[in-house]
Amino acid sequence: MNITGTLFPYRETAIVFSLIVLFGFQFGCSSTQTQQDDTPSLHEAYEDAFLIGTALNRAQILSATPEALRDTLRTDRRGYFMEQQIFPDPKGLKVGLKHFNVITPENVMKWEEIHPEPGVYDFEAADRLVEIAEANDKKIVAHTLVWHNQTPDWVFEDEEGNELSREALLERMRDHIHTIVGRYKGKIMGYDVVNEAFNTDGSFRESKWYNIIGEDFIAKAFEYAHEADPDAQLYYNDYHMENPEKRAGIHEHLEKMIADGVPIHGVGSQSHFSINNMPDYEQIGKSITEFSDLGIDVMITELDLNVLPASVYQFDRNNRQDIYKDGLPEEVQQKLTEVYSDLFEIYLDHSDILTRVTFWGVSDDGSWLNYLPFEQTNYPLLFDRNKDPKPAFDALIELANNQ
Ligand code: 9MR
Repeated sequence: MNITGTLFPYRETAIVFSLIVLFGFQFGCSSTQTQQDDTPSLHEAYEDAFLIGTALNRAQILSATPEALRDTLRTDRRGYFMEQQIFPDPKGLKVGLKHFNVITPENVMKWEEIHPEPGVYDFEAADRLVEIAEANDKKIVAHTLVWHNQTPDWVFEDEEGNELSREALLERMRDHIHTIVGRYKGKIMGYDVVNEAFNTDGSFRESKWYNIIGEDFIAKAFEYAHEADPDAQLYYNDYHMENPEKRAGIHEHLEKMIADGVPIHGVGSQSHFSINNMPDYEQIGKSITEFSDLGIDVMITELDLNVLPASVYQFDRNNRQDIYKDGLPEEVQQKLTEVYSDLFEIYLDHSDILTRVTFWGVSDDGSWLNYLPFEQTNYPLLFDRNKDPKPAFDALIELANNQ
């Protein structure tokens, strides 16, 4: 089934409507804002502690320019399956720009989106992101240069479909990194250079990068990025850093890289948590201090809190229940608020070494947790489906104000 094709008429209508609504809308639209919004800004509340970031999706990034929207409509439909339900999303962009001072592209700079075919780059959305950041005084942390996921198969193959040699794959990696990092030299503060290279037990993930190049694919990626922009901050990013075994494997490898003089400046702990199955809080703190002991920055890079019970994920896909389809029960809302507060207490306790906390999205409607691994209504972020602040947001503001 061609899902994009089926939904396209709806999307076209939505876009035309939104273009009308967007009349006069400019980057961030602070000067054209008509409604009074007294909500305090989250990043301002935390300005003495750490940077507060968010991930922006394609719908939000391209909302800034009706012109870019039209171009996209004409030329490019990739990546819309997940995001098109809220396309475009100027309100999400506006809320994102008010509350966050660092932005990360959720998908538009991943290999399959920015470099879909050999020799073919699509910089449209990434260029817009840079313009938005410049016009609104935001920093960018780009995501991600080397990953096993969202990377087309051709990357690892020659023209006949045979697997590339180590040297050929390194050359391809270097070319990709130089093209992107070179284009945005001086405009992007930092990069998630390598993403998710380790297994839960701390061993190397058997990705194609690892299998073809060997474990120094990580160091090479950092070296290439540094060549292309010596001033960019370069980060290693992964999840389950609270797991001592996984953390030990990553820590050991990063320590080796640092000893070898590899240019690495920080480590990102994704922090996709579930309110019903939180990791040991002590391990969250330990993860921050142990990585910081390496002498590099430590960041929370993809924070969100899944509110669904684990049982939802055990159902057969065809018989599952979308349990919070009609709204979030009050007690779950409260639990979400409590867990966010607990986490930020830990983060604030480490604010001398923690440099950034980035949420993986602006508002509940845009979160990946609504569509992966299957469609389900989730409420993982600080803003609801109307982009209004949730009780968890108020709690975090209060926490900052009480510092
Ligand atoms: O949020 C992203 C979602 O829109 C994509 O469909 C998905 C595909 O892999 O990737 C999501 O972002 C991931 C991030 O890039 C790396 N860490 C895990 C994130 C959530 O899956």
